[in-house]
Amino acid sequence: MTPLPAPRHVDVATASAAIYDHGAHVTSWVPTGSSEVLFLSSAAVLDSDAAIRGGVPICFPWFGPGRTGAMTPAHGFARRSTWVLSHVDEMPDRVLLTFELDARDIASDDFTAPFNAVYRISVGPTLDLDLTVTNTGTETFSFEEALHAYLTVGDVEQVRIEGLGGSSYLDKVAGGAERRQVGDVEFTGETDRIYRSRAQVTVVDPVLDRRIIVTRRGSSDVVVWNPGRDKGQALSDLGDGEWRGFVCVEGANVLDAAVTLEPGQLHSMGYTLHLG
Ligand code: TA6
Repeated sequence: MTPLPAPRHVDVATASAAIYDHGAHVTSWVPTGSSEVLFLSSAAVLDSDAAIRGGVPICFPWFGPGRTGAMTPAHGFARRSTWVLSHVDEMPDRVLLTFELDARDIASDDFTAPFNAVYRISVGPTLDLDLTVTNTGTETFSFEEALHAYLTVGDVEQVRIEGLGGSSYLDKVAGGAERRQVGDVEFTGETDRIYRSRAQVTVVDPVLDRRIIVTRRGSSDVVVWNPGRDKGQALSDLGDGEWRGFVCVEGANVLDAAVTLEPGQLHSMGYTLHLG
């Protein structure tokens, strides 16, 4: 248990951001003239052994308990690992930070394949995230991945998500039942769904009077999660009543959409936020 060093702060004319090397975890993105877009729990555990509750955790190389249902730690090791900052590129209206994680720095019984992961965080009037995984070994492997973004909202029970109507989804609250979305997504209790969709989605927030637009590249799933009141109160690293203040809209490749890489192959998944 080692307390995390302070995050890196990025300030450009168009935006500011905060990023921990632990998990290459973006915990804040504020476009100039706007308020915070990402949610960070007031009770988040900022410790080298923990996963940060909020921001954009990187779930890799498995999602939740993985496809076996028994992989630990939950959502893979990437969000609990120290990534190495390899480049900083400063441009007039944005800053690009490149982080890397290499299999040689990881000890995991559940995933032993040699890989290199590169995560590019571009901070500006949009927040652009790009995770590229390369198979550096001699055998084919598969992995799951998600950029598990926590988005700040005024009141989750008043927001709606546009863009998923007509998509099929797996409803984890209903034991994995297959369903089809009718109209916009609204939140009336615990919500934990894996949508099969490549569409742009928009979080429409009447309380904060804004629209958060999520576009993606290279991911065929969108995970939508809010724990609701009871599960929210039970999360020890979530502040009292804070379950109302976020919704997770995640770009993902999970379960049947897991990515398979031949030796030498790479795969990229991109996730962009902007305010409309
Ligand atoms: O992305 C949704 C989800 O997989 C939920 O099932 C819920 O458990 C959430 O992630 C948070 O997981 P965590 O391990 O961060 O508590």
